[in-house]
Amino acid sequence: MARKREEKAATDDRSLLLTLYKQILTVRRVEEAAAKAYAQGKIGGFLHLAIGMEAVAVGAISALKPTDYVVGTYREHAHYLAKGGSAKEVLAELYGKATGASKGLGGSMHLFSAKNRMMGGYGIVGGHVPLAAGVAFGSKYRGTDEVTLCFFGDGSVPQGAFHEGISLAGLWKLPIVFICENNQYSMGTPLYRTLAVADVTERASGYGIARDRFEGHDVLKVHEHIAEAVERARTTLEPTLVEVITYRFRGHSMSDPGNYRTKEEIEEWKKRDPVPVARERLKADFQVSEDELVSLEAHVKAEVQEAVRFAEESPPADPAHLWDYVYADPNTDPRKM
Ligand SMILES: Cc1ncc(C[n+]2csc(CCOP(=O)(O)OP(=O)(O)O)c2C)c(N)n1
Ligand SMILES: [Mg+2]
Repeated sequence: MARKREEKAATDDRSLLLTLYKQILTVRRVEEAAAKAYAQGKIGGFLHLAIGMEAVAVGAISALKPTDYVVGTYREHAHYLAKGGSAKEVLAELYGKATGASKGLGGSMHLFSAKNRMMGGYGIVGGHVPLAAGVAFGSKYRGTDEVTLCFFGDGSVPQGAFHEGISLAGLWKLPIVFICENNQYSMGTPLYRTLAVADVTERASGYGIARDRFEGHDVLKVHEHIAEAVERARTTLEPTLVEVITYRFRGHSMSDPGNYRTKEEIEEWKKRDPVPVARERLKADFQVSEDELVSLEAHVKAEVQEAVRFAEESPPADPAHLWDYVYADPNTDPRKM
């Protein structure tokens, strides 16, 4: 009996890791395609890539139900995709096309899907933390079992809004998990110049909430840690402050060559690149064959190429809609949009 349970768990983990590998690879290929299109002048505005950090968003969001919510920052392509969004919607949005996630009106920093409960990317550092607490408050108020995941960078931690949001979540016992994607830099500023206490999760005790801290390059490990925090939020309404240590391989945005970091530092982190880490685990721990991986990878490549074609051929955003969606219509339930 125990052996059967173990075998089932191993099969479940194998198929979960295959799914997650496909997702992190899709995110990687979408962002590489975005970088290329940006360099060709086909994408304007800001573009912040999370290449190197994919396992955090993908692993965490895989622990959610479709009815749960996600709130992210401006570095949110991975979150949007992991929450059920398509490569076509992301790339079309980056290209400013009417078929994009936010009808081409938002761009890279504002991917939004009411249907998938991806409540957006936000450009004001830390400003979205109270908004996420508000989403979780709504879930509790309506008596649902929904959980909110709020993602933010290490640069949010010294911001006032971060403390206000987390304080209310602790006080009101809101079903929320706060996830600090600690990539060790806020733009060009290293963490030691912004935080007197480097362990972000020490703040949790000041607000009476649970805490967890770990390295985030193994997507399955991220899934397991966040699943525990999500379960706690769902069943006991206790929020958790999670810090996931990660690293972005590129600069802060497309205009940042990232010269404040040494080549050696970047190379060291590349040894923990989440894409090959997942690939190796699939082979070593779950006996997935090279053929199966190659065919999955070809499938992802073709899907992203098709998404690029879709973005290039879609019509541009219609200026007639410029002022739409700025204010909420009080007569419209956003959950039915
Ligand atoms: C309130 C506010 N101050 C400053 C900025 C300018 N800014 C944009 S991104 C950024 C760095 C944030 O770093 P972090 O939170 O660690 O996220 P990361 O970019 O590393 O993902 C800053 C200072 C801003 N957008 N909002
Ligand atoms: Mg950072």
